[in-house]
Amino acid sequence: MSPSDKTPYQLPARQPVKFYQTGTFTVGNRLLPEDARSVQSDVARSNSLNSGHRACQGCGEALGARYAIDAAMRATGNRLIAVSATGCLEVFSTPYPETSWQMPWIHSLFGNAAAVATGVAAAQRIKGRYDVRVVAQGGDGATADIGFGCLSGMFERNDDVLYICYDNEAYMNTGVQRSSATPPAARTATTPALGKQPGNVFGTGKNVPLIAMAHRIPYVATASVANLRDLEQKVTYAMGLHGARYIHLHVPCPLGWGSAPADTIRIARLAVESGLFPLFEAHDGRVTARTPIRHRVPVDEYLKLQKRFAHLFVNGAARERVAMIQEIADRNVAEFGLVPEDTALG
Ligand SMILES: Cc1ncc(C[n+]2csc(CCOP(=O)(O)OP(=O)(O)O)c2C)c(N)n1
Ligand code: SF4
Repeated sequence: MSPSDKTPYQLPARQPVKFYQTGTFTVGNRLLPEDARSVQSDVARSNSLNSGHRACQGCGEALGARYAIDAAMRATGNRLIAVSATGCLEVFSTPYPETSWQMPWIHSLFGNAAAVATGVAAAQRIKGRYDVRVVAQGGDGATADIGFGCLSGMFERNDDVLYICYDNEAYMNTGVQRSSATPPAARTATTPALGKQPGNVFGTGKNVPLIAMAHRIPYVATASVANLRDLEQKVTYAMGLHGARYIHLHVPCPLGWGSAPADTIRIARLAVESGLFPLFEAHDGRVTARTPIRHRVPVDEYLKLQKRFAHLFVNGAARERVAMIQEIADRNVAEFGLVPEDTALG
């Protein structure tokens, strides 16, 4: 057989690169150019919130804080000071005399993280250290309730601080009491699943991202641990700006929500895909970008994975209350334009 008779070597059919979403995005990251890889895939990441802390298994707040602060550290060349309000994040990371924080970190009171951060930023300015940046962080209770006045002041003065709210929708550290970010119908220690209107009442609560936007601060964004890459990018972007910035991060809490630790990301994703937690960005008070919902799901799929909503599904007794929650999701979808018009709920 002459060489020309041989079947020429065939290249295998080309396959698109597959990205395996592992939560850390590390597998897919190795296939990306270096500058496009996630902060967590970088061996030189700061590990600012290091292992060994005492968060519950599957804690969305611990995961979110790790990604957010490492991204902020990278964006600032590790010249970052973090202020933490009292709450789960502070308690599980700093049981005296230990700490998981590998960075300059200060614990404020429950209600004044924004004011303390303002002071830290002012001190750096007086010292001429314009390169040192400041992040403040707190739970939804610290942010929407007790620290709300300090936060509004920080926004109004346009202080040079990024404030991150870890929204687990209740006061978890002290035993799951209702906050003004607790969703309607949710059972907490102070909103029991009893009586004609079990769980948290409808028609209450605050939307802090929208309130932050009303202050016309340079940047407001919502984020979710369901999309950690998006979170990193929003934090990185925020650290490139000056003035008051606010990121509201949705972080499922297995203990308070009565969910399986392994379901944290799934639940966070369902909150986004049902429309209950819209992902968007806003500049100077105007929404400038939103993340479209890829596969829209009914709110039941989100609610059913959490014991705090279990009373809604006993003998189908509370169908009308589930329908009211669906209405909230539908309104978000319409108001933020989350679903292309022709996509039906399915
Ligand atoms: C002035 C004051 N009141 C009450 C407390 C008790 N306390 C500490 S943490 C906390 C709840 C924190 O809830 P949240 O801010 O939502 O954070 P999470 O623990 O849920 O992350 C409360 C009520 C306190 N430390 N200081
Ligand atoms: S109670 Fe919730 S927020 Fe607190 S450490 Fe446990 S899972 Fe995290």
